[in-house]
Amino acid sequence: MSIDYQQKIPNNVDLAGDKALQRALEHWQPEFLNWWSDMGPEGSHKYDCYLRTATSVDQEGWATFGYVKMPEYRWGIFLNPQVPDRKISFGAHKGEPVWQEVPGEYRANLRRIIVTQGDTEPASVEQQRHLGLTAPSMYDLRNLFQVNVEEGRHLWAMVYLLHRYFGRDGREEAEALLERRSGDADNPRILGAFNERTPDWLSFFMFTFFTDRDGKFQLSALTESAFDPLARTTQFMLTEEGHHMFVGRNGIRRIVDRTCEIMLRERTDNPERLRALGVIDLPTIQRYLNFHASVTADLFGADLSSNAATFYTTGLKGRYMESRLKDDHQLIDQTYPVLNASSGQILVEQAPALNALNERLRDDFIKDSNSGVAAWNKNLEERGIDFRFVVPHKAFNRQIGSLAGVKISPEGKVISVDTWNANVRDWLPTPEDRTFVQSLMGRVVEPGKFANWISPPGSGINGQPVECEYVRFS
Ligand code: BYC
Repeated sequence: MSIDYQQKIPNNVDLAGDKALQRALEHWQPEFLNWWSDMGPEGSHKYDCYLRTATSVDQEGWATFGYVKMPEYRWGIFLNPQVPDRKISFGAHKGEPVWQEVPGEYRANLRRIIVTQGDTEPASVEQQRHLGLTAPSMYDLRNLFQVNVEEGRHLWAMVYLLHRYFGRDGREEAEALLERRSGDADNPRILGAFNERTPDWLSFFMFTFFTDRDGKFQLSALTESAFDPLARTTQFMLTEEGHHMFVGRNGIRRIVDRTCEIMLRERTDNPERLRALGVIDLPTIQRYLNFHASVTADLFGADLSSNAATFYTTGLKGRYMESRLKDDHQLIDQTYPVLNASSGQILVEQAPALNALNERLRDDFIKDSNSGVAAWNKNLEERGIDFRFVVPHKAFNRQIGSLAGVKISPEGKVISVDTWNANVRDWLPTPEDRTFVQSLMGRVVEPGKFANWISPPGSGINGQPVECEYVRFS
């Protein structure tokens, strides 16, 4: 399905055929641009950036690259094509045709899911707003901007659904998505991790590694939805999400690579010496990893959730790879293991599988995170360095669910508050760590040059050389 770029709002949903909807979205568009101007990447509005833009939703043809000023980026509405005769694949309505409109009885829950998803998109742009000022290279600056414009488009994706299918309250929710602010005491973003700061590039790469991976799993669960327009729009969003995780995976790999190079050259693993040489020691990277993995684990919600059970039973949100799973797709009388911390131990208990769906998705996410981290470890092994990165136990540092507030070590041992306090500086970034990492953040934007603490990437973007002028400042 090709995208109509002649329209004020590029789209492949025949917006011109629904004048009222078109008017409503054209009214929201300048509000979005005002938000971008206030909260989008700082100081970037006049830059020409080498960015990809969707021109069709086909596998091959959707990404075209060219220079564009970000406020002129063609944000639009792109849905994957409708699959003829698609049937609901799970829950109480399994086997029935998917819905093209919102069933009245599920309206409130669907709206809640779409709003929660939509809220994360502008939140991440706000969190990353200042990072361009300390980019370690022009290549990285361009990648940051690519991530930011695509999160902006993901907001458009959810706002379209709100406007098109939820009438007046959908329009009000779309306004509110531009009003909440990441970290604001009075009007914060909905989910915890999206109110944390992303103050430096180590945090940014960890965020894109872990938190964008939450995006991958949540969006995958929504691609299964019985509400077909949600399934089709999240399918297309997933295509874009892949690049964001690539930015995180490779960003950390390059930081580790540079640290290893200096460790081997200087024959030291002493953090203070390495810091003095201007690279990030591996234990500090592990502490950042612990922080982002645990904050992101919370994004999957409570381990036992009646909301999750309802979303599934009513067909709104499936499991990861639902259609590949071999069971009844209704989870009647099935159980799933969840953790419970009592009498000083973590116990595994069998819970009704329907109520444990958040936990299941979290487990899928952790498996995927582990395989990403294994690639960094392979690099360490190949270089003959003993250190290994570890994704902390899923009960570590949790603020949501039954493990919230229980003190648990990264290895998964229940510990006392005193033991926690005695060790937390080894487990989570300390103020000194953050100050040190911050001290490395200077702007390097000469084409082909890289900050001292990070290696260059193996190749450039879209076949361009690494030293390409990805961002033209004037
Ligand atoms: N922070 O029953 P529960 C992405 C609340 S990332 C604060 O477990 P549920 C992206 C919850 O609202 C993917 N509050 O909730 C990545 C509830 O409150 P009420 C985003 C939280 O609904 C990078 C109460 O606790 N997409 O795309 O089962 C860059 C009980 O919880 C949190 C989605 O999340 C939290 N972390 O599960 C850009 C998909 N967790 O009702 C983008 C849509 C829970 O008692 N969202 N609470 O007042 C959902 O499917 C669900 O809302 C959640 C939560 C899985 C998030």
